[in-house]
Amino acid sequence: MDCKILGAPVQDGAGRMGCEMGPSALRTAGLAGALRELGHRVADLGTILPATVRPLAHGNLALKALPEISAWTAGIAEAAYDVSADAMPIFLGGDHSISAGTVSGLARRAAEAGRPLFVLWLDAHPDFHTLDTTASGNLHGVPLAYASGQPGFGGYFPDLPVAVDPKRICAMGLRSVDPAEREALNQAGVTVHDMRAIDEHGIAPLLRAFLARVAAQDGLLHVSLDVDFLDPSIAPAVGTTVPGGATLREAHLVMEMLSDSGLVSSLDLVELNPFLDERGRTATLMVDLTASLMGRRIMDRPTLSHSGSF
Ligand code: Z70
Ligand code: MN
Ligand code: MN
Ligand code: MN
Repeated sequence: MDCKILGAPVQDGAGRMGCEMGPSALRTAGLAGALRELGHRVADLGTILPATVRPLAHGNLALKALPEISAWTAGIAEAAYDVSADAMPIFLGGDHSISAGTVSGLARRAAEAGRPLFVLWLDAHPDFHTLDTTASGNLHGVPLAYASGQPGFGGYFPDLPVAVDPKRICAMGLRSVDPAEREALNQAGVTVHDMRAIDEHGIAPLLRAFLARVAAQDGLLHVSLDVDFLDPSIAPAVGTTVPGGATLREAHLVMEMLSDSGLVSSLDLVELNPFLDERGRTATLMVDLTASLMGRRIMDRPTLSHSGSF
């Protein structure tokens, strides 16, 4: 594979500082080298720049850094569109607001290629607030709503060239969902596999069912991996720790199945806050998970397949 790494050092979308250092920590943990060891060609394109910041006033006075995040979204969307023409981009956040840009840019690219874009959102949170419903005002809580064309972003965030069809989104690992998000997710028809579903069915059959849908429609698949998908005991470097997250083994299994599928066309690594890390262990884990996604294996053999319906 031709991998292109792009840093998006955004932190204004999270409630606290530190995610700006995320790209540096992921590079320091050896991301490029790990991918090259797996036989991929890797180019690190450096750091994405935001568009020009312009003043924006919104009725929701809780909103934080709206002009800044809007400018970042424009810059990141443009970069995502450009880079995805001929390579697999890996976006290094930065808080999760970067995905407003990555997903919208990738959706524009996919539409031009005549392929449906699917999104796998691996996160404790759905990040499905609109500018009107967010109570915290932290804009890392809105990117999936924006990119899937939910209302209220017009005039504030960049005009969305192409929305991702909510029915092509699968959110896995959720365990912190606000009431307005729950309502909107149901309304929009997003596939949600919360922690309870993962406990009840196991993560593999849920993921397998989604991957089968992507394959059946010859889709492109964007994976957005929030550090807080993982249990805080193995991934402490996050601002919002929510107990009960994915285990090390579940997370690697997800990545290995994604790798086997051959469907993944782009990746976000987000919400890493190196200021909160313990000697780089979370950054290293994110690199290891990316390696599993890109082909690293324990043994060179596939596991037996199972067919079920979810
Ligand atoms: C909550 C809010 C959030 C990430 C926290 C949390 C949002 N729904 N997203 N961490 N990645 O404040 O809107
Ligand atoms: Mn361009
Ligand atoms: Mn998130
Ligand atoms: Mn989250």
